[in-house]
Amino acid sequence: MTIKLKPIASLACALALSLGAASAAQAADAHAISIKDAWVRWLPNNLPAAGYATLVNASDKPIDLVDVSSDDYGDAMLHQTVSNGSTQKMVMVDKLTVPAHGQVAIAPGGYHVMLEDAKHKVAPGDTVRLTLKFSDGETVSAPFAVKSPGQTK
Ligand SMILES: [Cu+2]
Repeated sequence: MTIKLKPIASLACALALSLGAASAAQAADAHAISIKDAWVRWLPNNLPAAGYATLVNASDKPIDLVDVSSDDYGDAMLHQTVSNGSTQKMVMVDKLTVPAHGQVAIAPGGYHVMLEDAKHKVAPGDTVRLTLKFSDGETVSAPFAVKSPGQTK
């Protein structure tokens, strides 16, 4: 396993995480990483939303997702839902490896990008934008379709 997990202190997901500025230079034309099926499960009353997507690596080397940020939310962080006997909890994920010539799903029941503190009104039908930063220096900004709470994909 190349996924490093760190327990988070509170279910409020309030752990401070330095998201850094997405100032990395744009990668060369041939992007190793592409983002598919990107969507956000919206929740009412300013509850945190969850972002989901499939990351595809076209290169012959594994590449790690190392940072997520969004201009639409004050906080964006990669979490994993893990079950602990009878309970579930979320843990912070420092990096998520996309295998060479492979893909990894950030999907309900597994990983999610926790999105908190929307900077403006966001509702189902909207599109928000997330910026994903990878270990090869590539930064990908992708549109995520905002969907209602009943959606599962
Ligand atoms: Cu979370």
